[in-house]
Amino acid sequence: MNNYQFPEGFLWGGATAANQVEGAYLEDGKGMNLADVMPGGKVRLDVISKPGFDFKIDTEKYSTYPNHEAIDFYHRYVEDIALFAELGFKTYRMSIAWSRIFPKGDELEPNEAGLAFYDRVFDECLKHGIEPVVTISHYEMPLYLITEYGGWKSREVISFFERYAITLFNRYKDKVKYWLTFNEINGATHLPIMSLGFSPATEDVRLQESFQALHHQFVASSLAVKACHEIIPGSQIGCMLIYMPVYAYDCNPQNVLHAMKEEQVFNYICGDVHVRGEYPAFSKRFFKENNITIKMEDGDFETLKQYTVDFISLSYYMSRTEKKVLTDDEKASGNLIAGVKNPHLQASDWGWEIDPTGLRIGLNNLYDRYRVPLFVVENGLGAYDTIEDDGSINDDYRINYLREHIKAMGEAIEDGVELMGYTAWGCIDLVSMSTGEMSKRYGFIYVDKQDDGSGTLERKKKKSFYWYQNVIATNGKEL
Ligand code: BGP
Repeated sequence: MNNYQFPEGFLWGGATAANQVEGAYLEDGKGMNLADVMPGGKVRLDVISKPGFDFKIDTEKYSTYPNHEAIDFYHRYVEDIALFAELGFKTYRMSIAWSRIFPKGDELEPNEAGLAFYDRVFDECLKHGIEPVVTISHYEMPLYLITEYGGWKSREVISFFERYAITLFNRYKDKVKYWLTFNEINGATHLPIMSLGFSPATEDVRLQESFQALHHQFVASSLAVKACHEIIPGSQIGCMLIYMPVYAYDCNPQNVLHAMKEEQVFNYICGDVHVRGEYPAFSKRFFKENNITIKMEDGDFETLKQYTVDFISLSYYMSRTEKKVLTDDEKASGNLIAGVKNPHLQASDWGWEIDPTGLRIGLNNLYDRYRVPLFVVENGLGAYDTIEDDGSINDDYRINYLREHIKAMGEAIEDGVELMGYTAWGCIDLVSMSTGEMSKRYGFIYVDKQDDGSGTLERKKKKSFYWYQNVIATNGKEL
């Protein structure tokens, strides 16, 4: 027993995203989406993060991409949700595949079969007393909006997104109370292809084009907030940030200033627009120095100001350490963006630095600045798992990682932070976003699927399953 005081009704659970679990990528009228044509394999992030990346729609190549079958949640959701219920989940964070609902994206009428699938998923959750938390757009959009409109570069996409969001709110108003707009929206300028659906032609225009497209997402997000509150009384809708507190490498004031600016630009531009309803003061100079001019339309300011989010949700995997001038071998690996290696931290097999204290620091930073409830909707350790001869999977490394991060949340709550919940990422093994592979596993539930696509898809409980079950049952008192 510990002394942490997780609030009554704390939303313990797990998280996934449609394109990483569902499979059935062309079933029941679903259109092709961005994730369906992303290159798989280890070079994936390296390739697509380069300006000028042009994904060829090459049937031969994309036919083997792992997310096309993924873990076949589309057909196995009953079994999977029953396992989540056995874990004691109070909540399940999932996303809806936009192209199941609007296969091309610009249609006037939605695809009924797509809508019906999520009805079945939500009903299954509710049957077990699991509250769904739904991300409206998690690194995917209908491919047609990319090829025909240029993704979020086009202002027209705002109205398509609005129609999509309104369709969801109307359909699921009695089933879903918690909504998130865009997954890790602040990662967009670093990896525009994933979040914004286009790749800037050159590095010179990356920031200009990405911030313009991001502005369109901000407006779209505000319109979704407006519609959500109007259509679903009592609903709560949040933004979703990839949050990494930024540390200065040392106390050299130049490094401290550099770290401060990185924190401002990476974390606070998106946070401020969503919560305060305005671009922060420092953005003016940042935009000027980087030749960024954001074209706004009449009414944008008012829309952003009026329809702000109810809470901030965040993913937390690591902190980031920054130094003004660094050499190549000082660089760390990271989720979308990386700074310099932190000599005080150990890293995962993929080089992601493990820093539970950073979560406490980050939650304090965000709560101090915004004073809205926070919700940790992603956190976890990607690791290789081994099945022992007796069939068990003893993932103590995962348990240790999660335990330390949950303790950090307990400390943050004690610090005064208002925390709504915690959904561990990849609660069931799924296709990794950055590698496109299965072997980077996060789950409490093992899925027999390998990187080459082989495997029975059988589900198996890991040691962490029983550990997390007890954490939830004791509301974090036993870790
Ligand atoms: C986040 C994404 C997720 C997820 C996670 C882990 O940035 O929102 O979709 O995949 O990172 O990343 P990876 O799968 O690369 O280990």
